[in-house]
Amino acid sequence: MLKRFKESVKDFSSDVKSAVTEKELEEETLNPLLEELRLKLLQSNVSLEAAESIEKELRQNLLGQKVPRTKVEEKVNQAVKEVLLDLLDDSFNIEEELKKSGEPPVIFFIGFNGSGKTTSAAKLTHRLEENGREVVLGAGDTFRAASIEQLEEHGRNLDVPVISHEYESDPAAVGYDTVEHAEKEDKVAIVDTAGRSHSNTNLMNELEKMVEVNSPDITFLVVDALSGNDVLEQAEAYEGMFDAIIVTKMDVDEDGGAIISISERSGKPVAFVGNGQNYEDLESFDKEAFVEKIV
Ligand SMILES: Nc1nc2c(ncn2[C@@H]2O[C@H](COP(=O)(O)OP(=O)(O)OP(=O)(O)O)[C@@H](O)[C@H]2O)c(=O)[nH]1
Ligand SMILES: [Mg+2]
Repeated sequence: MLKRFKESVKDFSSDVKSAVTEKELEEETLNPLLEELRLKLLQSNVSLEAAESIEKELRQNLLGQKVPRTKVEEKVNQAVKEVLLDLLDDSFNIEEELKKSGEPPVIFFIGFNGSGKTTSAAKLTHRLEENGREVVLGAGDTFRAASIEQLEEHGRNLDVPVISHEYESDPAAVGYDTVEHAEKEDKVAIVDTAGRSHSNTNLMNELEKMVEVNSPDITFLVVDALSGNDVLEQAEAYEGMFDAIIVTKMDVDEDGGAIISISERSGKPVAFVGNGQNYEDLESFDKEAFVEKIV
């Protein structure tokens, strides 16, 4: 009799205690937190699609979990980090990719107008040269005025040869000569290409021809962090044509929304981020550091 009484008191007190100190996360608690998070993500230029996918994942992870009352926000933050780490991919390693490449390795830079292709190609050239690889640059943008001179200037600064033809000439032929040079001299061929969007059918066809003729081992899609939601259009325009992403101008836009959106849409790794106009300003993407910074 007494024993049973004792037990029921014990049960009650632990119930009360858990009601006081622990909280089972239910819709009521979670909804406002998730709502707030979604707003923050959208404000950071994360696409609606990516924000909703993150929210859905979080709801699944958190609903019904028992959490000490004072730790609800901490728990939610932790879950946000986990979801983002899951979504982002920083597994691209340039040295390993070069080892896996054919000889000579051929690297393409593609993307919309002004996204930072030429600058990023020069930055990667600098990085590879620093690491003891020799590079030859190919002026595969024969379309935009002054594009060849721009690459040649990088070539002079970096003390790297630049293979170029006339403006309006076939960029696949430039690529061919660049690869041939690289093969003879045991270099890495880095080929710049003209900026284009998918409405430029001619330029898109031209790029497809370049890919066919030059069969790049690594193709970087270069996107500009400032283009926010437009990165989705870019991922779509080049779907199936790129291996990894470079997100430029992170020094100007630290929201990181573009990185999250394009990772969610493309499922491809972010290889590098550009964070300045100098040759050194190309960082390997580190998702842990990125998530720590934004959450
Ligand atoms: N602040 C900053 N500026 C950058 C970065 N990357 C590129 N830029 C600048 O962005 C502008 C465009 O860069 P480009 O490399 O010419 O871009 P692109 O994609 O080759 O351009 P098109 O050939 O015209 O399509 C230049 O003024 C660069 O200096 C970056 O990481 N940070
Ligand atoms: Mg360019």
